Amino acid sequence: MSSRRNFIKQSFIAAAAIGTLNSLEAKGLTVVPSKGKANKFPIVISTWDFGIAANKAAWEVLSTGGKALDAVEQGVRVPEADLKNMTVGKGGYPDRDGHVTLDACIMDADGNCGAVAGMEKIGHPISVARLVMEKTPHVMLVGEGALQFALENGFEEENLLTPEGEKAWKEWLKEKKYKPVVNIENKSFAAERLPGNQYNHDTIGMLALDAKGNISGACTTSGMAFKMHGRVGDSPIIGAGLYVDNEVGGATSTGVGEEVIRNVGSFLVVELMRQGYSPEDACKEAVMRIVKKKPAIAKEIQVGFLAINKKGEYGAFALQEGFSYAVCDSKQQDLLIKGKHYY
Ligand code: SD4
Repeated sequence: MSSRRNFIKQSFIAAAAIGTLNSLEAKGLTVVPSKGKANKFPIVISTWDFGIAANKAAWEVLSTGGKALDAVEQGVRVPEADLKNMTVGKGGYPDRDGHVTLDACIMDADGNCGAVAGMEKIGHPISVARLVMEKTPHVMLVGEGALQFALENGFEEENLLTPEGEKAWKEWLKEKKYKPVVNIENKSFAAERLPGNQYNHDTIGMLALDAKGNISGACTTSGMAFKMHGRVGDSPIIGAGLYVDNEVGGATSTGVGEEVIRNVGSFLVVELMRQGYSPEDACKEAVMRIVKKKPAIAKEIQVGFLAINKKGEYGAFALQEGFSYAVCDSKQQDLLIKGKHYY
């Protein structure tokens, strides 16, 4: 079948499915997902190898009938608390001035969302982001204001710069060259290709579909190591680093955030799924926007997208080889998948 015909067919199927749901809801009926073969949930997926441990914590919530929102918050708190993880939460590498600044956002099935950016001294930015969503009329708090809000809500100030982080920063200061390295998130890939590398960027993006078929997502990071003080990437920006539309699916991203923001990446992936694209094809198309607009830059950097649709089908696509993501459902709790890639 030609790709155009295929596209039209997929769009028709997607439109018909959404139309059915809408008409049932319009009649005042609660739409409960059928137990048919197509429904593969609960399920949780997340970026990079460390997603396995994070998914396990999310699974404890999902497998006992818990909500996707609670699952993603609990899940990403695992890498946030991991001192060996040099770019999420406590232990994250600092910016070029030696400050560890954290970014995070969360979005639920009702379209509610919250975010913090450039927040210092609080090790679990995802939980602050959730409170921004639940307790304020705003979506995002940044810097000092985010810290103030966290402290007012019982979070404790702590030193996020570990001795390892400080050592790496001092090493970096010798040359002061800001150059994000592709796939440093993937420890085995990095160890093989980049021995002793000091440049680091990781992010965990997580998407969960709970037993009721509701989707939520979370994304948390310390951003690009040795970034300019005040720099914010895609990760805390709704639509860029994360987007959820409970009618369609959810998406999250990892890699060089500037390119994701320029293309409103995660929103784009969800909208493509709305048009009938599979999660993997939607992620691929979003990656191709970056390639088309900036072919020279695209060769040098990593950007990866991860997505899930309402049926629990998932997929990913990255610019470069080496992107991995973890999947956890009732069949397997520690599946790690090598993401497809363009270069
Ligand atoms: C950022 N997207 O701050 C994040 C970094 C990241 O894998 O995802 N690294 O731009």
